[in-house]
Amino acid sequence: MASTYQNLIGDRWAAAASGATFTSVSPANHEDVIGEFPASGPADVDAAVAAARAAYPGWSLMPAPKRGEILFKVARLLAEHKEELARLMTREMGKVLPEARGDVQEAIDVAYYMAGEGRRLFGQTVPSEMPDKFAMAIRRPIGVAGIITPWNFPIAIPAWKLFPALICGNTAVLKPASDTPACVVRFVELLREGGVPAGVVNVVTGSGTEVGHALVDHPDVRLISFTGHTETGVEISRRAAETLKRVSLELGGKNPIVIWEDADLDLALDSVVWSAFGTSGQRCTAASRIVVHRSIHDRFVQVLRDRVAKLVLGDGLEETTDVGPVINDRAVERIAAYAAIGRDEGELVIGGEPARDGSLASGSFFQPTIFAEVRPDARIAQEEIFGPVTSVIPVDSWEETVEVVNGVKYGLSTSLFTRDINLAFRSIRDFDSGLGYVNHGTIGAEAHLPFGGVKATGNGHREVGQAALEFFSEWKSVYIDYSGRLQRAQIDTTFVDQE
Ligand code: UN1
Repeated sequence: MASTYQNLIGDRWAAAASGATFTSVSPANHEDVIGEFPASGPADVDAAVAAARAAYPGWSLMPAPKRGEILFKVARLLAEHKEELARLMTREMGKVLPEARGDVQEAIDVAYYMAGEGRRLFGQTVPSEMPDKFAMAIRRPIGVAGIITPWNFPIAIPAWKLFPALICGNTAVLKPASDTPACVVRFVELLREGGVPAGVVNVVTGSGTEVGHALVDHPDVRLISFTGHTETGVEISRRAAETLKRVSLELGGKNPIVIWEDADLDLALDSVVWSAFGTSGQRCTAASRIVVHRSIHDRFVQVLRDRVAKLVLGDGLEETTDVGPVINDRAVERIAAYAAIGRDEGELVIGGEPARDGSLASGSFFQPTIFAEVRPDARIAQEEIFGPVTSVIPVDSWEETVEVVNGVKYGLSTSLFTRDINLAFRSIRDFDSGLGYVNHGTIGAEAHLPFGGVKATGNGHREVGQAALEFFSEWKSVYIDYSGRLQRAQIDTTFVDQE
């Protein structure tokens, strides 16, 4: 029998006010039901926001090093439960077990990093232009954060939004993707066990239109952090403008790996397979374009084809599986539609169909797919497919390469394989992206550097690292005048233009 899960509102686990539920099933086997979850609505969001508001004074006034101690405990608990969380994730989301372990590890890394921030949260102290006057800028928490997370990193992404929010002193209401709510509920149970006080983190499951909209519209929510589709991000921005919320958006990508003629081809090949087909291509950072110097194009496509032909599809819990399912049948249909478009736009090298052999028939699988000789302006080379599909684009010159790399609306991750140090630096300067790699694929960003992209990939904010603190705190400039007399800034400054 499927387990029944509930929302977390303050210290209480509760069904949706309406009593409605939805089901989460395994993408590897639709018969495997993970659980029933509240199909919540605005009333549940109201209750969760009220709980987060009530918890805010206590949490924001707790000394940050103490909040950090709680996050250290959470980090240790996540590490102790890593295997359990990873197995649940593979079952619910589909990614192969080693990747699910990596997802949990990313959450552990962010927890340790942000816990340490409890003893820093550096501000600025600067000289004043007046004598006997002290000047500094300090970080203040903002209030209740609405956190809306995707299914592709069911624990890492909630962690990298939540931990910086918490260390800065905010409280939160989390809405997990409806394909992976069990992962988030289990993650939040461990936060509570680690000592995160009641109301500091609340969870409301349900749809984007019911729960997401209610959070974005709520006047008592001051921040929204969202990862997902670009169109949804635009809609969130528009709605959030009504209540002047601060919004951080992490959206789509169309990330290229460029393989120059002097590249280490074996290394490039390993990296392409990993970046294009790891997580079944369902990463914002996935390599969905392989830009290859024409002199090596045919040879590269041949070795890539041979390698991809050997990839084993299956349940991510099986050790023999290289590529797991995609998230659900709607995703299979969307990817299949792109594969059909691709047949007119390029040369299908391998794959191109849903995979339904044997036990795959009970899940949502799509064959790893490669198109070659794709024009840079083809739809499959421009639009985010979010599946195991990549397009090989031949180029003749460096100028053309830069044009192709930058000729998409997104700008998340870019990569170049070369042995030429000058080209390597040029790629870092000239490729429009928030993440730039040299001799490494497009995936695998680390938790202590800013994460995010340019152009339609986001709205200028960055996640994790120090950058996350910028989003989750607000500056307050403080002046303490100990001169005992009226000092007029900009007017009584006698040290300029003395004559
Ligand atoms: C995402 O796909 O939304 O760099 C996040 C990476 C991971 C994070 C990806 N560390 O691929």
